[in-house]
Amino acid sequence: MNLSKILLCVLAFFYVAACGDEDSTVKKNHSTTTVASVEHEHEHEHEHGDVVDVIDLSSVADPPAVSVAATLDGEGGAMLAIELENFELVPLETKSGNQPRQGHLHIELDGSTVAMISENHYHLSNLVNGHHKISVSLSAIDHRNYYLDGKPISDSVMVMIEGGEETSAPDISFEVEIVGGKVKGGLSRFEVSKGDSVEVIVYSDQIDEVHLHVYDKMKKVEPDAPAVIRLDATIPGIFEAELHSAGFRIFELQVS
Ligand SMILES: [Cu+2]
Repeated sequence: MNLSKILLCVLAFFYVAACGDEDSTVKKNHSTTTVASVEHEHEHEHEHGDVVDVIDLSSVADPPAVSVAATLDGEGGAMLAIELENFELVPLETKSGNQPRQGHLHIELDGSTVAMISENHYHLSNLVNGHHKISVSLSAIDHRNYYLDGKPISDSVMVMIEGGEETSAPDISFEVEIVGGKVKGGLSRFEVSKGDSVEVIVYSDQIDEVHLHVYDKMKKVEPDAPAVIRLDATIPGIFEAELHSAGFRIFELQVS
């Protein structure tokens, strides 16, 4: 097992628990949500990259399955009801070895892990206006994701929040597209001024994770869900962003 991955997972969890998500996706907000629509999104079939640090259960008879439904709470949040098949939730503190049908759940909001739980319901609160993708995936006791036929065992819903808090528009926005293992149009260096609020949207035809160094932003990217990285350009310098599994540079950010 990969210790750094586990550490990252645990750190991310405590960071979220202690500080809240620094991204503007989640904001302390109790204004009333007036309009609500929830639609179910089926996982698209897609090719997967060389994903490491997962446990593939393709050879296990009666592998586990998960499905999630979201009900908006009318206050900018969503209640998740999670149904499991062939999967037993065990407490997060469990230290014993992995069993193919045991573990816990990772909750992701727009590609970032926001919670790890061992219950079949969860309340996500204080979402800002707009579309959000909420995913629930099965995790082994050691926090590696369970896979089946090369894809995560997970389910997603798209929710549309309206009447909640507005997202503040970034000062400057960039887009990067990765196709067939290459950055479309070549590597770009995005120049911003110190103090700017910056948004970089990364599209990829492979599942991977975008990592922006120093600012230490990590976002999952999928063919049907771009990674949206938001940051305040407080640190001057030139910073590299890479695709984590593929291991190549996808853009540079210059803050001056
Ligand atoms: Cu975990």
